[in-house]
Amino acid sequence: MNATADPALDTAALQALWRTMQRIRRFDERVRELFLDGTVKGTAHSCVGQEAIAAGACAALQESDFIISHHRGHGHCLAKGAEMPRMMAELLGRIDGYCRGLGGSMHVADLERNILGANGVVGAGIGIGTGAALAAQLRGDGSIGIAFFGDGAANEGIFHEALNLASLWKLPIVYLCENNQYGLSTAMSDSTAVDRLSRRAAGYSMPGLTIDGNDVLAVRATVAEAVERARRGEGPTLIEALTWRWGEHSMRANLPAYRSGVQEEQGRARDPIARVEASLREQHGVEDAWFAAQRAEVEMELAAAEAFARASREPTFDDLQDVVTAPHAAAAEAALWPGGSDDGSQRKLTFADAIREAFAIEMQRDPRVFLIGEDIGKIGGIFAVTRGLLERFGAARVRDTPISEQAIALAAVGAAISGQRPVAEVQIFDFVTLMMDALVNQAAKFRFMLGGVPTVPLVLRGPTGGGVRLGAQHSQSLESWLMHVPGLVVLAPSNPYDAKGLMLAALRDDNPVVFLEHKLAYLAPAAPVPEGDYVVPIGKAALRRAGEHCTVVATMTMVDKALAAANKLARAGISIEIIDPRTLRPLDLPTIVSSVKKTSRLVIVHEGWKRAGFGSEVAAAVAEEAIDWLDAPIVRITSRELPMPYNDKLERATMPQEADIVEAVRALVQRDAVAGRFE
Ligand SMILES: Cc1ncc(C[n+]2csc(CCOP(=O)(O)OP(=O)(O)O)c2C)c(N)n1
Ligand SMILES: [Mg+2]
Repeated sequence: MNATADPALDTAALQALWRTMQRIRRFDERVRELFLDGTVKGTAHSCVGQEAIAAGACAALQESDFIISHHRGHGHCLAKGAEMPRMMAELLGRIDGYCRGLGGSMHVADLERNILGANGVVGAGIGIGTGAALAAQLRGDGSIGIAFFGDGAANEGIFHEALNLASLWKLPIVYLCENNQYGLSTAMSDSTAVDRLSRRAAGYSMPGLTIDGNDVLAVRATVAEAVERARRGEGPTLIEALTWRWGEHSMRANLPAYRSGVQEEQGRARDPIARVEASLREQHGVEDAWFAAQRAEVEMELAAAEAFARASREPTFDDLQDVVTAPHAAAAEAALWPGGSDDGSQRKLTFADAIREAFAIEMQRDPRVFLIGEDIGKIGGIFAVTRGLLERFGAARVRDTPISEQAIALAAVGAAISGQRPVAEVQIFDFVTLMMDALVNQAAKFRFMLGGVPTVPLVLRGPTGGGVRLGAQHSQSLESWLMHVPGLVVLAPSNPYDAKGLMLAALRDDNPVVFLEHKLAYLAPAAPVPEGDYVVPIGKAALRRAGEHCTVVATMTMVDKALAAANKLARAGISIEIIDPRTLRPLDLPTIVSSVKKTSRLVIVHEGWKRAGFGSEVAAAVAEEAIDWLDAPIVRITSRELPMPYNDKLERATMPQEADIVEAVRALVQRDAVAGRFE
């Protein structure tokens, strides 16, 4: 089908498509001028030459359908109904922009119109869109979506993971590849082993079609069919729309020639707007006057958008309240803390049972909560944390996935920004390396990049740490990487009581929460856990034992080791005060600092490595706030700087033990005793 041969399309509809394309083209042409004169900063990616794909595809959608875009996304937003003034204001970095000037060209979004945003990471939208489609399927409201991406993105791993997942679950999504034949400077023929990307659909059991992406009617008709298939619940379609970008990869790019003049000429000769214009004139009798009037209107709209943008003020730090992290829900902790007061009459649960109980309470209370991960359903996860939940809540809400960490994590982001509350399991925390884009570039920044408005309520949880002889790739403590990132919450419970209460807090929090479950905690004896609903507040440390001679800040299983060390030290007349931060980010620094001011000594014990570890942060922060109160150097007790050895004696010796704490505290206190400062 092509633009000159579709008698079914009425004149008004074709005129609307022409107008959308003209608006897109003029917008990007003007943005380029504004970039060249320094008004638009950074960079932006023009979609001039590719307008038919955005216009044709969005014409096949309803308002409630979503789109997710990539770095070359202005056209997608405009075609889906975004307002030009707010887009222009965003590109000028102004407060009235879609992202309040915090996102820029690569992050424009309008969630009210189900425009889930452009993205600066190639391929990310494919995964996030898959999650948004999962959310649509879970809601069951008949909405569907399109993920736009480039030919270059089709070589990212997420393309393969996401298409497999979407086909498996029959998710309502259309994967629309704008094949402009280049990824930055690299031709598809130099980067891609197939000649047609649509062939890859066969590998994922979905229809794959290659169409002329410069023929707006072909795009519209093909996408409409794929949309209907998705709406019928038959699953995704991959469409490869062939096109050509006019000009450079980005407005900033100033690259040596990599495309020939002939190619450029041939590409431009397939101008999608000129083709529709010819059809309107020749088949529909539309005359000059209509085009002239439309062009004038578009120019007026553009000028008004620019004036609006220029008149809008720039954001200041005063505008940035709560833009990175949504406020944590106020939470009241149950009065019960079992430590020391266990008279044997209280109900006891293991760490895993306690977490499972939190899931059961919240899944019962909030239908938006669902679980996703490898082997979490039928067998309940390899550490049995989710055992029994599939039977109770069903396969839609307890979802066994393929082994696709990137897709799991990005789908969780997509579902979270679409109103669901996903809980993703990382089977062993070491594999978070495969999820880092989802966590660091997407989940942690989505709220900020979109001006501090949306929420990203997801939990990523799983077993961390060593001690069970799983070797160097299954035993790491990588929490300091995650603590480093503004926008993430990092929780690290040390006992079943906190595990349940913190998990309930995590499930109700509107931020991406990383929830660390130490493998040795799974193996620890059951401990008292109250029945019913209670929440341990995020960002509040627990005082595990009061003492006067030294503060010991310990995380996760190190808390038990510190408690055991405290008993030994007490026999030598040394009393330590043990603080369990429970939340690693945001850290409850006031509790730690006030304890250090009381004891004048600080030992930090955690299982990760020393360099740039959790302890480094605590030591630096305490030094900043309370160095004058310290009577001795701060000591960090950590694992040795080794990957975890398999041999169990070596493994134990690599991890901090009770004796290390006893020795370190004793040395600190004795050092001061020699100097006459220890009472
Ligand atoms: C993960 C990642 N790798 C590299 C880049 C840098 N980069 C931005 S756009 C781009 C080319 C993408 O090509 P394609 O997907 O075909 O989209 P097009 O630019 O052609 O529209 C590259 C390499 C990036 N932003 N993200
Ligand atoms: Mg490309």
